[in-house]
Amino acid sequence: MRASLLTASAALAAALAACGPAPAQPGQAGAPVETRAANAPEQKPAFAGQTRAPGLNSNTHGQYTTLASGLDHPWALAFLPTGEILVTERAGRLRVLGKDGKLSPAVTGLPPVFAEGQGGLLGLAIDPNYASNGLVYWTFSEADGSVNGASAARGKLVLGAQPKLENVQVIWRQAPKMDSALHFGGRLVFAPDGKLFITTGERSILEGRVQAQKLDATLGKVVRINADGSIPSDNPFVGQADAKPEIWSYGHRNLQAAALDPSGKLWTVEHGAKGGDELNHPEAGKNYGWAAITYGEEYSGKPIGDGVTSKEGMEQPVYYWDPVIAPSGMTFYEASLFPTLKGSVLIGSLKEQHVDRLVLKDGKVVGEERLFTDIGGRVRDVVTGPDGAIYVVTDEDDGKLIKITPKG
Ligand SMILES: [Ca+2]
Repeated sequence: MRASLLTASAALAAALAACGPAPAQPGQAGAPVETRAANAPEQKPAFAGQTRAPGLNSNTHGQYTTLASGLDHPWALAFLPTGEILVTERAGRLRVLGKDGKLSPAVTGLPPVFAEGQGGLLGLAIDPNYASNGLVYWTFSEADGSVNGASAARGKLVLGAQPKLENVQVIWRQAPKMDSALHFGGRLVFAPDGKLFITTGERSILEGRVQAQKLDATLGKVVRINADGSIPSDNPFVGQADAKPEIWSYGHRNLQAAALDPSGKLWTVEHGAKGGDELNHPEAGKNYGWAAITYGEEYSGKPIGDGVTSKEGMEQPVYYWDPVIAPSGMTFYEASLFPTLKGSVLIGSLKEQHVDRLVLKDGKVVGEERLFTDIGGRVRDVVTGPDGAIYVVTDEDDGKLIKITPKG
């Protein structure tokens, strides 16, 4: 009996060794967390660690507290400095979770949204001077006759039993508008200098896709504006003929995650097609490649464009996923409540329903972990709370706002 057990365990060890590195043990690096085959296995990363970084195991387990449920496809959450939490629902409602834990009725005063497909009420940002001006910002898809596009607006929030927005202004509109219900981008991030970054999408349809490489269109771009919608004079294409002056970076597909690192630099994550989700840190005036270069392939299985992954003058992603995780929402976790996560990037995964953790060193990804894999929903946004807890919303018919604290 003992001999046969030993033989069996030896055979198991040999089988594991034949499969490559073992999964990461707590505190150790191990095999990459992605075990599925790539959609485009013939594509090779441009540098070591650009995909399938070593797997990490921080032995983190989440205690989930549902702060609100019954939300209709919530898309973004943001903390007011006064402690309330704002949540967008894609269908067009903005809600306030009060300090008493009660969810408000829909905030009044928002302009109408084009709530079809991926469109609706999307991202949120709070003015750095909210305490004095009460301003909040949001992105949404907006119809214009038979076409539509992404827009950004701001207004003064007045809290109360029936919260409302006053002095609402649309501060930015995407151009050109198109007939599509897909790829609106939609994250908003204030930089430390008070400039506002807006991430966009290229509307998915082929006539939109080609616009990602064009500077006279704001499809497939990161946009940078002043908080009132005016154009910063130091934007990279200001004064260039036939270029939209609000463009910060171009050649993007559909950016639904954006956050600042501790030094204040912008990072984004964008959706790829079948394979090809990307992490980038967009810099002024640079071209991030879509759809001239990309990893992954068309949903049909055909190559995208010429099927090439690099070209002179186009930036490589810092990291890519093939197969995709369908990323949305990100935060640089710098709090102390989860000590083992401090210094990590946390990214929501819609498709795989977890929070993806990346560890960066010298601008490169050196490890990846899938956290909170039992959260039970498509993770649409991830935010570090002022208390150090991790807050997510799940993009579901019965969407939830969940507070995650360490378990045990
Ligand atoms: Ca790219």
